[in-house]
Amino acid sequence: MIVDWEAEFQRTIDADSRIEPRDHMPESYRATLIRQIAQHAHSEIIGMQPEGNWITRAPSLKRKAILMAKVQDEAGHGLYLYSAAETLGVSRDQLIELLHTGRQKYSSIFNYPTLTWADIGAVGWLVDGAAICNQVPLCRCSYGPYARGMVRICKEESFHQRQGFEILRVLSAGTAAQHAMAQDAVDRWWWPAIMMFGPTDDESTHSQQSMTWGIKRFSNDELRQRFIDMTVPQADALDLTLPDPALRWNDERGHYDFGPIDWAEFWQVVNGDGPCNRQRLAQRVAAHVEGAWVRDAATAYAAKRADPGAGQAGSSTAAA
Ligand code: FAQ
Repeated sequence: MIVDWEAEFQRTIDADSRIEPRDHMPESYRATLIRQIAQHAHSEIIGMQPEGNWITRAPSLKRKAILMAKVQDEAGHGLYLYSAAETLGVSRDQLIELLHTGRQKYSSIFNYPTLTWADIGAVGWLVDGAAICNQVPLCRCSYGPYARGMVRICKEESFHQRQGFEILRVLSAGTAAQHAMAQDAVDRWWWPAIMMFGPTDDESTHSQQSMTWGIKRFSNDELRQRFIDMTVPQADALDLTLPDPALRWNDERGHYDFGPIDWAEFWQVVNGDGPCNRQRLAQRVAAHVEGAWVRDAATAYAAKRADPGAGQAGSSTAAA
């Protein structure tokens, strides 16, 4: 029987069912998913740097342990996402090469520096908060492995967001200097967090097609608005001010209005010229090079387990 796989693909999308790795899919659907999932994976991995920077300087043993667990979670997210991308027929080595040579992107947000301890609070509250808004709908993405991976990732991100909120709550209610430190961090992270959602809908290259395919469920602007609406009352609860004088509730729209976004800054950062782009990529490449011996050892160990007889003469010589 000849199956019209294009019609089958469309039926699956229309029925809001999941496309699985062995299903036929249009090449452009596959390429879009590889691009988005890889960019997402790279973001999680590069995203460890701004926070990892504070593990040794976190203000107590408890804060160090929490931050270390969070950074480890981000590594785990990166690995699930690389695995999801691999189901589309691309290898992890290829994806890492594309990141290291600047041919694939990672989120703009991780090109900003974490200057004080309060930045760790702001990253958790705002960056993880924005990530949750963007990623909860991805749990219903039309591609099965990505959708399933996102379920666990979102649960962990929601814990991350609360720990960031809690860091800022303690600082905000602390001494005047601590409150000022929390406010300064929010002043620096608010606009970059708003930019994480990507360009406006009329400037977004991929949104329309990705929404037709059920990869994205909401547009960049819809998700940005949802994040702003959710965050303004939280800022009030923290007794911190969001750095946008135009922020006010609009009864007619049923949403907060907000001021203009500096898109020139966004594109500058996306195109490689933000405050930390070069440093982030150089550190990632160096970590990869320095980790080569671990990968070699793991590969040799796996080969040995798969075929315990191989190389026995060599190992008995070594043992002697
Ligand atoms: N940064 O047509 P669109 C996290 C690019 S994970 C850099 O609208 P699309 C967890 C875009 O790639 C954060 N580039 O694109 C964490 C495209 O360029 P291309 C990452 C951006 O894909 C927390 C061009 O602009 N999350 O935070 C950005 O439909 C704390 C046109 O844009 C994800 O990746 C940007 N912000 O929508 C970790 C979620 N925005 O590829 C550690 C999954 C846009 O044609 C610590 N991804 N571009 O050369 C998505 O939802 C989407 O890919 C969007 C972009 C919404 C990011």
